[in-house]
Amino acid sequence: MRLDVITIFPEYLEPLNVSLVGKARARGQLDVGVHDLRAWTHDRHHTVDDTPYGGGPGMVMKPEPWGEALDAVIDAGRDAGQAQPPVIIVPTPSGRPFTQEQAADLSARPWLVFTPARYEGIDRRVIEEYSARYEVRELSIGDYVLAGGEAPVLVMAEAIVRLLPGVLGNAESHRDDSFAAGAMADLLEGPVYTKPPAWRDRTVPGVLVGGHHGKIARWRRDQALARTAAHRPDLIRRCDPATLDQHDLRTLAELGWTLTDEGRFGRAAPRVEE
Ligand code: 6GU
Repeated sequence: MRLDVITIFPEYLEPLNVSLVGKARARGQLDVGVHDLRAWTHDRHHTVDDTPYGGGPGMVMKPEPWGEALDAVIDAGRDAGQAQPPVIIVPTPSGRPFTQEQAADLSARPWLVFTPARYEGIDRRVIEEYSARYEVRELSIGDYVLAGGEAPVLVMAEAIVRLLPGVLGNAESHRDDSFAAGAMADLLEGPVYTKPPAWRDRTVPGVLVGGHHGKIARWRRDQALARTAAHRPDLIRRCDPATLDQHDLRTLAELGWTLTDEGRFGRAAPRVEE
């Protein structure tokens, strides 16, 4: 896979040299190019922003540097051997949600070009222009506002790169990630423990040291259900009951969740004692 990032803060992307993403690069599983947008400005001050048409607060990123930068980075990637066109990813709080599903889909693409913006964003014509020639995805990493798209690029790159074949040591290790499709689909992961068996008088739950694999799997599933119900009740409401077994239904009922007439889970009104 090849990742290119065009930014006015190349040093913000230094973490791409470290840890999982850095190791994937060192092993040759990933090529990364970080490019300074100001290299494609032609005035003395290397201007990348200007005031918004129509008025209003803040500044807007000018289209010309982005156009020249994207053309140059895409040409260079092609010259470096990319046979298929890139997917262009525009981080923005007004984008579609970046989810595990997006991460999995993007991890199957050979070439991604990220365009993190500062200020109020990029002149709309840039997105229109490149959408006519390439696949462009405007993506948000959550319901909060950051000062720029660089941190979201780090977030998305890590979520995508860890899914590349051979990047995680153990191919099984993302099978039951929270939000991975499959048996634990849409349930959060429960607690984990390691040695020592007792620490500051706190012991590891007995079932985990008992060696009974069926009981361990069931306990973990119940913990995942309880954690999801507590932290993400929206995931329980959205859950398809057909993906759950009888024991799951009993566990959820004990947590106060029952099936509604529409075949979805709802929170039973708490019983009021006389
Ligand atoms: Cl992708 N960019 C910015 N600036 N803020 C965000 C975001 C992106 N996603 C959530 N908040």
